[in-house]
Amino acid sequence: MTSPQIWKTTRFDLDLAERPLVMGIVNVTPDSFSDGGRHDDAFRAIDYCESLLGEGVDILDIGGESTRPGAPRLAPDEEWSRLEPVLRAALNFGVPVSVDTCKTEVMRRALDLGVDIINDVQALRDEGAVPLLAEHGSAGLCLMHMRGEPAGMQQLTDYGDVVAEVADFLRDRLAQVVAQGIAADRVTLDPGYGFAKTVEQNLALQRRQRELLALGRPLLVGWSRKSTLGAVTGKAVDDRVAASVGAALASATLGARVLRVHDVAPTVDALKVWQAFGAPQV
Ligand code: HH2
Repeated sequence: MTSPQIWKTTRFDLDLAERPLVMGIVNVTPDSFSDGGRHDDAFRAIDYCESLLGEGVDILDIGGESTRPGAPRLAPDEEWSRLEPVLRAALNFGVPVSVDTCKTEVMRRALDLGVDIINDVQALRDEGAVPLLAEHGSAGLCLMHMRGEPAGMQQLTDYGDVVAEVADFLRDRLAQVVAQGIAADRVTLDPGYGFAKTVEQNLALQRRQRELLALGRPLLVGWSRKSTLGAVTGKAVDDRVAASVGAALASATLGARVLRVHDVAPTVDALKVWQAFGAPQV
């Protein structure tokens, strides 16, 4: 089943038909699992956003709190103090700006600034998040599957059929947010690679991605540098660029329409070749 190809966001109606979009990761954090500490002050993060523009990024995804297994939770004020100057600058760069946060208070402030997309690894489960997004009326949204909190999530991998359970979760979440007033064309769905899942479960989700496409909304995927790619290749986190590009392209071939990546330039090149080959889809 082909999923709809327009993703409505605050300032942009994103066309996912021609090719998958590249969402570049900007972690303004000291402790993210792969780029922690590389651009954890506002000046470096803003420079980094500009360099991603030069590499052809389609969407900037800016985060102020790590979600790696075991990461500590920040107070909303602390998360916001990391994000605010970077978001303010990024909103002038002419591309959609996404904020990667689970907290209603941070979402509220980001929406007040005018961000285009809320990317929530907890699928708007914080109190007040769904009404906030419904009331805002136009921001795009990514609903991701995970279980529990980053601190203990890798103990929560007991599934019957992981693909069926993730699909059920995303289907229910989509229905709930739509019932509370969020238009479905604002929503993308994400299986949450690496979040409360074993290597085998992540791979099963990718192999059976078609079952997630049947939910009827575009899929956003975040394979970049994740430990499953380390398990497959035997490579350390800083040496997973080729694995990440391979994963992104394979996922695109299986129908993913937004690719969340650290390594923008090689992903953009790889997608150009993929498109030149006729955007093969299976
Ligand atoms: N993965 C991470 C963070 N946010 N959002 C979505 N929608 N999908 C993902 O797979 C996803 C995400 C984890 O990666 P990263 O941001 O690089 O690390 P950290 O959470 O340690 O900052």
